[in-house]
Amino acid sequence: MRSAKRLSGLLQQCRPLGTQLEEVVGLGGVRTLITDLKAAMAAKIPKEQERLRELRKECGPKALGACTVEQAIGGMRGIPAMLWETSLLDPEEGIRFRGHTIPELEEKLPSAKEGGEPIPEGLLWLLMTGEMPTVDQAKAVTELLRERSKVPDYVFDVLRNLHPNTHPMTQLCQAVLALQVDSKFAADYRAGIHKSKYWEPVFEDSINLIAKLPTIAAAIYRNTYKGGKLIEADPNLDWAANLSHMMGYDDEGCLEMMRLYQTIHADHEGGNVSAHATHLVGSALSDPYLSFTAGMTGLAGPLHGLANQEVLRWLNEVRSEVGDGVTKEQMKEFVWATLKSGKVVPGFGHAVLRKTDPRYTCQAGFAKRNMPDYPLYKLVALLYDVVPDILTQTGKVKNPWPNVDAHSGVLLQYYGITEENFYTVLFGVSRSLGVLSQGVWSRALGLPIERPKSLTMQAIEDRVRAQEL
Ligand code: CMX
Repeated sequence: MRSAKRLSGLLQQCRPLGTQLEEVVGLGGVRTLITDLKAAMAAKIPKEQERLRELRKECGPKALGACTVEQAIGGMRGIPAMLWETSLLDPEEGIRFRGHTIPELEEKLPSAKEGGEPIPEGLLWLLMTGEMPTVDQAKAVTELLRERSKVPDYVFDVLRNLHPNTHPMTQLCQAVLALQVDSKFAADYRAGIHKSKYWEPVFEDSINLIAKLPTIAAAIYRNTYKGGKLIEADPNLDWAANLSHMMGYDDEGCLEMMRLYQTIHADHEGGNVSAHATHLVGSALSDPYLSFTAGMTGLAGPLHGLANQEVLRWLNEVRSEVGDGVTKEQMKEFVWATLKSGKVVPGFGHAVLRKTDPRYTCQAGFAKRNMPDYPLYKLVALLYDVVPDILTQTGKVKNPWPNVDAHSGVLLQYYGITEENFYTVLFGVSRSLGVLSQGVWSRALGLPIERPKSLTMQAIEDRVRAQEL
């Protein structure tokens, strides 16, 4: 229970940030109505720091689980060895963002229009503060991001001077690295900032980067596929809708799709490659530009985010070999041929999930509402009928069900965004919301540099032998 003294302490901490404060004290404690995201964070952080101190003191020596030889060799599957606050993945149920499932987010997050799709700015508030935002709070984030969205010319120069065949994900990484020169955290660190204040410049860098990513992504798209003619942001549009607009897609359905897409790809707990890479590099106190780039180089792998590009390529192969009216039998043959040629079926399987990914279900729902007769939607629905059974028959695939990447390409294709090599950039823009929010918390909580123990095969053999004696 928070005491009155504690509450007034929290309010004092926010005041210097120049925010108009309104607090409601209810049964559950404080529900903040502050619309300044940084002030809301400042109000939350001391309590969470105290909670972590207590956890360490009371439970430090308790075991969370053992690590087997198989886990050490097999990509550390299932070893609970990381603190990640913004989301948690249940193998059966799927992801929860700060405790909320995807259907709950669709229902509770503010939207741009009555009954519309959630806006990612609301999700950013939720991920950062742990509280479901009010409409005003989400709007304030839209404003905050708009104010900081201007991308310096030197970033466009970097993009223009890259080899024309540079993959869009490589372009994204180069552009983010070009922005690193402006890192406030790097500058403050050089100037000797006290470690208790790290989170503040990390917050500033993270917001600056998130604000600029739609313009950067749209520039990559326009440079690569539309002859380099860039489109200005529309000051009346929100963050995700502006991304669609700057890419050249103003259809209302496409704006709504982009809001949903950018919301659901944001976070998937801490162990996936993009989140873990961002976290690991950030733990060395590399600033958010450097650590996010590490995450993006990981997202660019075909077993991770690039799978959404691979799904489209694979579907196009099906269509060019068999045509649009593919039958179930033809599809089965195609899936078996893929497996026999030593390839994976992209968009299916998962390292942690053991059921259909709710992000897949959410996108399938959007497709059913907005494009029920679209042939590609029907093709992906057919895959759902065919692939899980075949993957199960292989006897080795732990999760035969579709993941997020199996469906996203269908939505993009429908609205005319047909260049599949670009798809992972859209995933990456969204992923910034989760991994950078966690990055702020990692510094606020004072998490140390990551340094797990590695072993040689000889050392593993010796340890196992010693146990057997
Ligand atoms: N098609 C064919 N084989 C698959 C498969 C698939 N979709 N999914 C898993 N397998 C295979 C694995 O390659 C592995 O084979 P080997 O033992 O021969 O190496 C075996 O089944 C066991 O793998 P697993 O424990 O079920 O899965 P992993 O945790 O090793 O891998 C993942 C997870 C996602 C990399 C894998 O399912 C895969 O490659 N899927 C296709 C690519 C994809 O869709 N990736 C996107 C995932 C979501 C995301 O991160 O964005």
